Amino acid sequence: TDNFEEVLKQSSLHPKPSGLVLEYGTSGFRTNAKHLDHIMFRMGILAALRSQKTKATIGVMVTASHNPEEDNGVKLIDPMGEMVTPAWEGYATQLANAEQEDLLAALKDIIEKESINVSLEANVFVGKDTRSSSARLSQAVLDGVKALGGHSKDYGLVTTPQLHYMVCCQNTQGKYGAATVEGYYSKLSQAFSQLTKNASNRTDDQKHLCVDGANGIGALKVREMEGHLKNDLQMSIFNDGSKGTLNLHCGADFVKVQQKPPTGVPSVGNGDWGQPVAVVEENGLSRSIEINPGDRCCSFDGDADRIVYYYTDSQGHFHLLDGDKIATLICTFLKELLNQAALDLKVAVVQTAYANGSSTRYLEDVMKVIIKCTKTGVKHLHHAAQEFDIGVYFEANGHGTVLFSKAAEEKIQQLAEDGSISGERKKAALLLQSTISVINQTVGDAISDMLLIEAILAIKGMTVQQWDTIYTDLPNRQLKVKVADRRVIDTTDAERRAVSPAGLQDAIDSLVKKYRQARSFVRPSGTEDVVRVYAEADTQEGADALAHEVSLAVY
Ligand code: NG1
Ligand code: ZN
Repeated sequence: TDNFEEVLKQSSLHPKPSGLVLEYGTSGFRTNAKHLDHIMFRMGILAALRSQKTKATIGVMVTASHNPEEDNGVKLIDPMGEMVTPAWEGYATQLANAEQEDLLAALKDIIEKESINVSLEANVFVGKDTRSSSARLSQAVLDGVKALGGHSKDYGLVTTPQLHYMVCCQNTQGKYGAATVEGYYSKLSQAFSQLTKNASNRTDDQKHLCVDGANGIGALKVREMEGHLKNDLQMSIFNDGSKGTLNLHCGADFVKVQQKPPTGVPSVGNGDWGQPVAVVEENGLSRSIEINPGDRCCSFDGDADRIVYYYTDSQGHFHLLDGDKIATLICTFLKELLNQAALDLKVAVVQTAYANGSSTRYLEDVMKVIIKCTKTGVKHLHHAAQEFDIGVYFEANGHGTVLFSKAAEEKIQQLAEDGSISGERKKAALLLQSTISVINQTVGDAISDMLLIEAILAIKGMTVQQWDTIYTDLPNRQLKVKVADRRVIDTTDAERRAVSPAGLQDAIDSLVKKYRQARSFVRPSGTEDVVRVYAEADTQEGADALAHEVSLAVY
């Protein structure tokens, strides 16, 4: 057809460097931005085909999340706002690696295998993060959609979860909300205000939160949201991109892996104790905000789909509240509400091998919730969480959300609207209803998670320290090891055991035996050319030593 000629013509403007091989990994393609132009163009084409196949709008997000500024990446979003289905990850890899002269054949192969009617309409939503390469790369995506005769809507600068949300809204005819950034802000902020009106006696200090925007898109978007939140939340936003470099010594990944506060955020440990850090205007009055021990801070990652919390105590000790602590807080809150509402809905928590052993034990033994462990990568957790009435899923690094089954949502809705109930039961039902609205169920969302956490702390009248003491983390360490070929490592049991190379698991087992309460595993990263090593033990020295010894066994 004409479209194929157009694809051929346009693709010569986005040529593939011959011999370059890239793979659609844990979260799409990700590498140095200079290698990605042809990938973007081709992903525009693939998104248009996926749209024709599903007869729905597909999303394409240009971002490399927590990776350095010079990297970039792209991921496809399926109709309900979820990650693209595995078979199409395979097509993405095929299309990305076809040499220039084989491109049409590769396309026709996909069309045939999936019996796609290419005369159908195609609709694609495109978004990008703040990287300097993102503008030209997202233009290449738009070119790809157009070459196939598809329609696109360019959302410009948005967080990854915002684009997931838009796709879901569009394909559910607005039932999930309006497919606009404004619609997103108003849905979430209204739900937040419904939740926090149950905690009206909060002081200004309790309402204050320091936000590290990782010098990325999250900072821009949380600032846009600020006005909608009125005085329900008072944020001081740091690393907003006005000075520093994206993800450099800041952001959720840095804080989680380094286990220390980001630069660019005043902290008690950095000698900022008692220093004014911001001035807020309130009802015409200015009030200066100081940093004090125990102040709540959070960090987003580069595309704002992850969040971690932390504080520094008066001894200068840093305390991290990661994805496991977040899952536990949310799970506690939901179970209490379900109890009060007398609703019989099962709550499950989905984790990965990186979940701190203490969190798993607490959730299992004390909370008595169902626990599931999946492979790393949000798509695996999301999928597993869909099996339950309420599935709370979080990676330790702070990526996660809560999924409510359709039946669970209906039960909650019915109870909230039931005129025959009142008192505590009614209140709990209404809180559950607002909880559903504040959550972005399409994917982990730093802004939405932040609002949920802030609301829970407010409603429970809980400080970040009290939250932190729900259980005590086992000391742990994560290391990266560079190897010639990371794919020689094969794992099983949700990546907790290595099956190859031969002897590696035995070596790890005997190292682990030397430490108390110890656990360790290795796996090839899906986003970087490294092998990741994780170890935990009863002391930090033990965890550090074990991680080091295991990393030597990987060579
Ligand atoms: P890899 O590189 O496969 O470990 C990392 C994170 C994942 C996930 C993806 C996508 C860790 C240990 N791994 O994957 O959890 O977030 O990036 O961003 O944090
Ligand atoms: Zn991210």
